Amino acid sequence: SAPRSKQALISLSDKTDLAFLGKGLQELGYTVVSTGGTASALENAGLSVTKVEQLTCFPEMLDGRVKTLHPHIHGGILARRDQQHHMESLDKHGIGTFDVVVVNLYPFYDKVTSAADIEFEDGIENVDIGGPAMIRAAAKNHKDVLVVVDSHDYPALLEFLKSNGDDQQFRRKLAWKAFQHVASYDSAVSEWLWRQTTGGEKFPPSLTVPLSLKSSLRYGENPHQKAAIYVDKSLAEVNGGGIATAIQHHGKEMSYNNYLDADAAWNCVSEFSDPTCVVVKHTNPCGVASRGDILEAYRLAVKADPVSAFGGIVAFNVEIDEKLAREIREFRSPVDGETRMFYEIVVAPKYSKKGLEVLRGKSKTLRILEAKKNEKGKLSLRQVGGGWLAQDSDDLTPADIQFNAVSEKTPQESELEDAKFAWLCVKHVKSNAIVIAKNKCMLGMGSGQPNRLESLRIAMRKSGEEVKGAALASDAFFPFAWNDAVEEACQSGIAVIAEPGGSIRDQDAVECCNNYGISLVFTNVRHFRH
Ligand code: 93A
Repeated sequence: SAPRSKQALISLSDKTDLAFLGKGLQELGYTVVSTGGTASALENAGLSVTKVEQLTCFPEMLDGRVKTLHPHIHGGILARRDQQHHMESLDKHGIGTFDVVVVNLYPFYDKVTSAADIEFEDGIENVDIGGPAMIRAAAKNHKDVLVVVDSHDYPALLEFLKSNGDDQQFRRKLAWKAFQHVASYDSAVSEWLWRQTTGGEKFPPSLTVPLSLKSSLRYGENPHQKAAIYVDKSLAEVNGGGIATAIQHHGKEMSYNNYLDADAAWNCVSEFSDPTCVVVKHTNPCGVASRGDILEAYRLAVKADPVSAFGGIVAFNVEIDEKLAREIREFRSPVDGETRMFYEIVVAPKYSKKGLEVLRGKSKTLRILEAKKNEKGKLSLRQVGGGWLAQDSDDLTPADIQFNAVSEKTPQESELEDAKFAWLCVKHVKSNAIVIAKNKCMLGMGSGQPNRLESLRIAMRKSGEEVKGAALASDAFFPFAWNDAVEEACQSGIAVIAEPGGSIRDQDAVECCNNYGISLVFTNVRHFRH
């Protein structure tokens, strides 16, 4: 068949680095064919371009709904170069081939999530049809057509074309990425439609989350497990929220466990409105303190359990300035008063320039993360063998909850405040969870024990003498009172116990507290964290 000119098809909504790409292709002898907006942008950059309409001899029609859906385009992408009758068919109809297809899709996410109330019709118009068709066609025929959907791949594409290489792996990788792009796009559309048709019901019919690979991790929980982190694009592109998209300013590469722990610390500290420091170890907060003076909050949070805090994750809900950074850098372990505290990660919403500089000096490895708040009301997913569990995230805070005194004694204002503080902490501790707190400071916690009594004993032991007059929060009700957790708590000198209630032996708990003269409050809300 006749010799063909080298042609590249470019149709982009996101025109980042378009001029760079167009120029590179032109220098390599490619004729660039483009849709309206893309063609204008290329011309404005001083490049010559053939409009799709010139090729198809058909105008863009139906307000742009039909631009590239034409045999002149799709024939040129899909024809098998190794099939003579395919090529003869192209010749017969005067259709040229495309060797390169560069497309990204209408910004559907941005459109349906940016404006508070985007019209349904507007959403629909932002569903790209022609774009995915070209991407899918090119990806199917990747053996002969290079398909690019990400501007980060432009340099590699140009290099590849320059070297005249024939690396099928490169082509397959681009095809994989192309289908990934289209698949996450389609799941976003379907999720949006689901929300429109069910009046905001939470769970999409399929649990497809539009994920994009952020990076491969060195390994998973253990060195023999491969691992990676993916970003949920529907969240990240809108709010930039959560630990997955945190900016790392310094330190060793984040590991799988680092992400888990940093997430726990960030989730917990983000709940407090007063300046607060949270120390996390193995996903459990082991020190929490709120203070007007964040330096004091930091020291108290570490002091709650200095042995555990060593090697932990420290999170703040306020900016880390120079003073705080110095304190984090220099603070010595309350255990021996000598060893400087060592941490894996520091997380905060902001750093002053000086603060960052000082923290960088703490150690080469210290990971310094800047994170944005997670959005509330999101789906929480976990995997089980053969499937997934989905639920709303646990967004309730003490402000949403009634703390009802059920004992003869009612808690004083300050005791109630302590109970609420302990409650907010206990929500983030693995069940069975007990937190003891006083004066906006965690004194001790017990987590993850298979029975509540054991968690309580651990929390009391950590609190030491300070337990007297403190508040105790339990993530779920006490199944037994006498000769069990409630009575041991009463005997320790606790001032108030906060628990959900709901046990058939609730009355035992009330009588036990009355007997010892301490306050018992029921919340009716449970915070299991399994
Ligand atoms: O409206 S479409 O679904 N129908 C089409 O035939 C079509 N062809 C390309 N959307 C279509 N496109 C999309 O237009 C591309 O996916 C790209 O995102 C956008 C580029 O348009 P322009 O070059 O006019 O800015």
